[in-house]
Amino acid sequence: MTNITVTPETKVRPAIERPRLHKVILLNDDYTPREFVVTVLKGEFRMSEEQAHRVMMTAHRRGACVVAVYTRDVAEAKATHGTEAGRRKGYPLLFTTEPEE
Ligand code: TYC
Repeated sequence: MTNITVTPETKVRPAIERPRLHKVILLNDDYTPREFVVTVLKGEFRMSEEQAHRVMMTAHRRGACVVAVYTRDVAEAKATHGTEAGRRKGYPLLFTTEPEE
């Protein structure tokens, strides 16, 4: 008598989860010139003059504004570059990052 083992056809497919995205947040301060904030937003975040001006004014009025979302490494690199651009000019301009829910 031959012993036949029947294996189920079902394939186990591990769930692939998307990496959590991180927000880059622009914080207001009393010293960095508005036009400089706009220049940094255009250069680091590829925004048009109009978009950059809107984000800058939102941070100016409300204290902070979400600039964009990226994977963690990209968000942290862009926040650091933006903050360093201000630092080089002696401004306290600050970008932070925060994971999305
Ligand atoms: N509040 C600054 C000023 O009046 C301008 C500014 C806007 C600075 C947004 C930072 O994230 C900022 N000169």
